[in-house]
Amino acid sequence: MRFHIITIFPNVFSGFLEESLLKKAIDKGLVEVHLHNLRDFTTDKHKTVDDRPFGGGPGMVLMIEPVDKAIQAIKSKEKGRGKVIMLSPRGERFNQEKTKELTGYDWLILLAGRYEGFDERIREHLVDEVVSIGDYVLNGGEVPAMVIIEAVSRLLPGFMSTPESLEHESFNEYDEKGQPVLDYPQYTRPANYKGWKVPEVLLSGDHKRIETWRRRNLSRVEGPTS
Ligand code: 6GU
Repeated sequence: MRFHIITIFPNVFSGFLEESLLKKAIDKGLVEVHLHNLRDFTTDKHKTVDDRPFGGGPGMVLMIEPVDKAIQAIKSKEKGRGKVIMLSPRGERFNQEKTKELTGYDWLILLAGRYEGFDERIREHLVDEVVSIGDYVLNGGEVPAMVIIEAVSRLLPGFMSTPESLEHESFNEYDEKGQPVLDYPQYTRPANYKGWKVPEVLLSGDHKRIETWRRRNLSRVEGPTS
């Protein structure tokens, strides 16, 4: 999977790409992340990427021309199945279903904006879809781009050292009411820390009782009750 990020803050991604499982996936060639600085696609001396909104009002708007040039430059070198995604709080909510769908592409362009917004013609003519990661406003699409890279990459075959852990994980299963079935709570040593004890059943070695306890304690975000 090749991720192309269009951003004016490429440095924001450095720590994220250089640690842990994502770094391993990049080293293995399973994932590629290409950072494209939007300012490299400007034509003026000041490398301007934003301008004042027509009709007036506060803030600045991301201009269409550098975005168009960046997208066309990336597309001209790409092959296979791909998609252009604009990151905006006005987009469709990102979730595990969407994550799975995106694993089916060879490449993705993630357009991370800043400022008050994008020139609307970018959405109308240049992107395939608009995605939001939740109902709150961030300064830009860089963190959402990292969210999408991480969520999609970890589903790619070969990313996880123990792929079994993907099978029963939260949001992979839904109950009869369509609610996501979450993980059961987990504990590790010590069995007693400052008097805070691990549920006795988990220490019992009785796999039937353990399984029953785990089933009863699914979907509890705040932890077990018994
Ligand atoms: Cl994708 N962008 C911004 N700027 N804010 C957001 C978002 C995206 N998703 C939630 N809030």
